[in-house]
Order: sequence, then structure tokens, then C-alpha cells
Amino acid sequence: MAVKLHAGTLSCSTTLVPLLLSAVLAMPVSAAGFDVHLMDSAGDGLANAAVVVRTLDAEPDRPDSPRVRIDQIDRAFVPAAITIPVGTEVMFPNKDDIRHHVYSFSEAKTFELPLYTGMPARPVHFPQAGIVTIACNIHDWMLGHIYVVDTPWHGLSDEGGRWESPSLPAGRYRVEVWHHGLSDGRMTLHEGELAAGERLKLDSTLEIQSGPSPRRAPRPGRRGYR
Ligand SMILES: [Cu+2]
Repeated sequence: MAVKLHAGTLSCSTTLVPLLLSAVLAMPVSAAGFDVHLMDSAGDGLANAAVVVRTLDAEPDRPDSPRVRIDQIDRAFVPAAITIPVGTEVMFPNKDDIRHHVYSFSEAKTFELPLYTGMPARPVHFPQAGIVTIACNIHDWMLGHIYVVDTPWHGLSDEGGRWESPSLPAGRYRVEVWHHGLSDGRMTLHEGELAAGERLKLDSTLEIQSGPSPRRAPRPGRRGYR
């Protein structure tokens, strides 16, 4: 936060300036940002949609590129969706006692981890922004979505369709939603100025073409694959 003191407006003794300054710095600062609420066309909260906030003023600092993991547990990807910054490495540990064959044919990242158990030898690097759909060659119902974003401010909507941005500096922003079920994969929720201390509520209803969550594994015994 920038604290500006204009010397010309201070008519008091200069000995008071340090006191005034500490008083200004101690004032609570309300956190500017966005409170997003997403619903599907049935009016239910839309979970696992990626909310992506970009600054329109200047290049932000490059986001950190942590190493994260997506497990395979009970023949499902856990978690089934994540947002990660460009450059992140993802490990895909197989926690099941059967083999999986994880792959993606998505434009933002094509890769394949042929049949394996346990921990793959190396992580998968995601150097390009976009939506990456992951699947298993053996278990058709296993689907996951990795939203690779090129901004430090991003996250997934919760079960109720809500996401709160971290505290942002005043400025101009574009807020986008990315979801594999949107016709173009993404849409703009909002574009404009955010004032210092302003919390902007963004409510939106989205037309999702496919189910918002990956299909679940069928009950044991229903399928031949193990
Ligand atoms: Cu599998």
C-alpha cells in the first residue's frame, strides 16, 4: 500500500510528524479485491471453475512456480481440478495398487506417462497457459483439469461457487472464468478499475456444456478393468 503524506497540508509542528505518520500506518486497511460467486444454469453453485485475475496496468511479478501433485486414488484424480502458474511442475503419484496410464492431448500440454504404479520418475512441466485435460488410457471415466495461468492471482471456486481474491493493489483488472465446459473455455466476468480498499462483488451464471465435475468411477464389479 502506498501511504502519501503531503507536507504542505501539515500545519503542525514538525515534531508531531513522526507521531502522525505512525498513526496513519496503524490505520486498518481494508483489502481491495474481488468476491466472485458463480452459478450454473440450474442456479446451483458452480464448483471447480478457475477464476483468473489479470492486471491491465503493468506486468505483474512472475508468479511462483511451485511443484504440486495430483494423486490417483480409487481410480480418480485427486484433486480433479487445480489452477497452477505457468512453469509449475506436477507429479502424478499413483496411490492405487493397479496401473494407470496418464495422458493429455490438450494444446497447452501434450504428455503421456505410460502404464505405471507408484511415483513417476519425473514431474511433468507446464510451460504454457491454457486448459489441460488429463485422462487415463485404462479407465475412461478418469478425468481431471489443470488450469495453467499466467498471473499470480487465481484459484478455484468452492462447492458453493465462491472464490475470494487475495488483497490487490488499486488498479485496472480483468477477471476471467476458465472452465472446460464453457464453449470458448473462458469468459470475461469483469473489466475495470478497482479502487483502494474496494471489494467488488461479481455474480455470474454460466452456461456449462458438459458436467462441471469429472465423472466418478463406476461401482466395483460393474466394469472388467482393474
Ligand atoms: Cu487408470
